[in-house]
Amino acid sequence: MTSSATEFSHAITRLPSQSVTAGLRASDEGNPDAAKFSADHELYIAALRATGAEVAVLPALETYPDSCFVEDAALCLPQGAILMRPGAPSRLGEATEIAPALKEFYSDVRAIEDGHIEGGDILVTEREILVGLSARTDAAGVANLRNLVADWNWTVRELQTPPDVLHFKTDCGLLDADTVLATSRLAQSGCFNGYRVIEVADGEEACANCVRFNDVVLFPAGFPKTASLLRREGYTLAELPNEQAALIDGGMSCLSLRFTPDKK
Ligand code: CIR
Repeated sequence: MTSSATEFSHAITRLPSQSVTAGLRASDEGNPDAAKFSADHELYIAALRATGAEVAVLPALETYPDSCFVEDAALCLPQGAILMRPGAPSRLGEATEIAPALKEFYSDVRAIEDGHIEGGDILVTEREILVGLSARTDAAGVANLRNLVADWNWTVRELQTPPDVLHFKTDCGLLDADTVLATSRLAQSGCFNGYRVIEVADGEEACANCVRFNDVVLFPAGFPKTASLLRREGYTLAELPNEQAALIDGGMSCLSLRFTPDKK
């Protein structure tokens, strides 16, 4: 089934900085290795390109250790792009940094000006935009987003990111127009009623953050039970190393913005 929420011609990524070793994290299990992080990032870009996408690779920003996680700085929709207002103070400036790249592809680029909201808390499906309130995303940010997308005919549904979970999409990813991969704790909240939900295997919660990009699901390596389940369901997986990004709470979706430009 084709879906505007899973089929894209372009992606934007940003090279990891050397300062990625100082990336934010909820619990410290050691710093990522910058060289290994870069090697993993190259594989991620190659996987995007293998789907046929044109991938813009922006230069590293040393002043922003988390800036390779471009998803948090903007939201890309078919009608235009929205600059986010990250709730992490050290990440606030990343929205301004990504603006020029978005303006190359979109004629309509808007900006959140009230409250805070990070792209990792937003799941766009074909029919609606789901946003989880979290330590990074507040009600004022969600209300501002709702206003900004109203004339594009999007409905925004405000939900709750589970406690102690960084982002809403830490716990879920869209697999196709009607299907979501989710952790049991998020699925049980009922927020995906009306969708088909596939739950990750017990103990494999960290693979819920996957990305469907054209015919492929970008999926973190090391979660064999859920990977087999998804293959049995007919999905094609590109399994990618994610250990370095995981040390600073990053996953598959955070590393790209996925879209089809409105400028030709
Ligand atoms: C942060 O805490 O902001 C980064 N270390 C990780 C961001 C991950 N982004 C995402 O899940 N969308």
